[in-house]
Order: sequence, then C-alpha cells, then structure tokens
Amino acid sequence: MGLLDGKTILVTGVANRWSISSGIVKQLHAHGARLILTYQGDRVEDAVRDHAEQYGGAPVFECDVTKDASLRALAASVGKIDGLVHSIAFVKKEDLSGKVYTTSRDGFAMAMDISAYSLIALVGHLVDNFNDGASIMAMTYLGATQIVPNYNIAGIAKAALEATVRYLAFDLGDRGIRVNAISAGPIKTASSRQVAGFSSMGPKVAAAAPLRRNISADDVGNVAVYLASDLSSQITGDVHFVDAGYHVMGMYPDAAQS
Ligand code: 0WD
Repeated sequence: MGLLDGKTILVTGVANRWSISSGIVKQLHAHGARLILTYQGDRVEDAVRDHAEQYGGAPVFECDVTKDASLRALAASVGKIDGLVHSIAFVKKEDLSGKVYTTSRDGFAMAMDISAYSLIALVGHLVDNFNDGASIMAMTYLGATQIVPNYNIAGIAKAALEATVRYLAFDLGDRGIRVNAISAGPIKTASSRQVAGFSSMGPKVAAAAPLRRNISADDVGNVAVYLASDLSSQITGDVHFVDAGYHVMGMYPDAAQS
C-alpha cells in the first residue's frame, strides 16, 4: 500500500531533471500517486514528456500561467484531481542583484504575476477539478520573510505567495481542501542560478544549519508526499521548512566552530 494510492496529483514546474518538481514527481510516484504533468512552452516539452514516461506514463498538458486560455484548457482536460503542486517562479535576471529600489514596474509586475498570482489563477481555474479533501502546495523560500541579499523582488513575490497560501486555505477549508507551502533551502536549478551569488549560498547553509548540510529535490519530494497524503489532513495555511533547520538560526557560528 502506497501513502498516495488512489490519488491523482497535478504537478507544474518541471523544466528539466534538476527542477525541484523532478524530485517531487519522483517521490509522489514512488508512493503510489497517479501523476499529471504540465509544461510551459516547447522549450521544455520534451523534458517533461521524458519525465512522464519515466513515472507511469503520466498525461502531459501545456500550461502557461500567464495565459487564461491555457489555464482554461488545462482545467477542461485534467478531470478530477486530489492535489496540485505549484513549483513556478520567474524574475528577470537583472532584478536578482543590486538594489531593490531599481526594480522596474514591469519587472515587479512580471515577478508577481508568474511567481504569486499564478497560484490564485491555477486554483481559480481548477476549483471544480479538486476533489474535496485535496491538497495544494506551493514552493517558497526563506527570502519571503528574511533578507537574503540579491533575492530581492523574488522574496517580495514569495511573501505574496505565502499570504496567498493562507487566504486560499481559508477559502477552501470548508471543502477540506488544504493549502500549504514548502520552504526549501537552496538547490542548484536553472531558476536559482539566476540569483547573483547563488553558488556561495550552499556552503553558507551547510556551515550554519543545525544539521550542517544542504538539502536535495528528493528531500522536498518526501515532504510533498506527506503534504499530499492523509497523514497531514489537519495541516493547512502553513509554511513547512525543508532547509536542514537553517531558518531557526538567530546568529551564525564562527567558521572555526561550525
Ligand atoms: O533553491 C531553489 N532552487 C529554490 C527554489 C529554493 C526555494 C524555492 N524554490 C522555488 C522556486 O522559486 C520555484 O517556485 O521552487 C520552485 C521551482 O523552482 P526550481 O525547481 O528551482 O527552478 P526551475 O527548474 O527553473 O523551475 C521553475 C519553473 C520554470 O522553469 P524555467 O527554468 O523554464 O523558467 O517555473 C515554470 C517553468 O517550468 N514557469 C512557468 N510555468 C508555467 N507558466 C512559467 C509560466 N509562465 N514561468 C516559469
């Protein structure tokens, strides 16, 4: 018996095998979920179809969260679902370094639209697809509530995403539908490498986190299994940290003591 036997889960945000969604897909499949995958544009379609083949021949649909027609087509195609994984973000590279006050109106709008409003748009279009008791989860980062140099408007968009998680948890709670966020530690992916200075973040976390190590996409996948399963049936509106405990530190040890 798998923890997710009988559950159908729609997973967004697989761009390549390094995507956090790839780790999530792997673990959801290992625990018995039936998967549905989406891809954004021709650029990543082949990679997503490869994943689908690898994990049980999952159906694959195009979904660009900036286009309502794409979201409508997705809702019309997927049927009933028991879970949604939102693993989507975009910020212009020039907005991931320097001063926040140089962010353009256009860059801010794009970051908020794709990284935060997209959760509202997905849930709004899929609201009749969700079975009662479904589980929705979104990927977030510590930069939502703490200053992480260069994360800049990505952090501001994550703050909006985390607030969105809470309001949606209230909206959907009367159907037993849960909405949570997973706050992952730094993992090298196509998106994270756009953040100036990203390569130094892993060693800093490994030196300072209580568990003295970094995390992987598979670790995030394990928590996604828990959140998608009935084991977490009383958890909603929450942010779950998968960061080797890094977020609880108030002061970092000297290098010699770490
Ligand atoms: O350290 C990290 N990698 C962390 C990532 C730490 C904590 C959180 N996260 C978050 C990201 O902010 C994002 O929300 O995890 C989520 C997944 O990011 P990822 O796995 O790090 O990065 P990536 O593999 O690039 O996936 C993000 C994907 C896009 O990838 P590309 O590389 O093609 O931009 O977001 C999707 C797309 O698949 N995406 C869209 N999907 C639908 N419509 C759109 C869109 N318009 N734009 C981007």
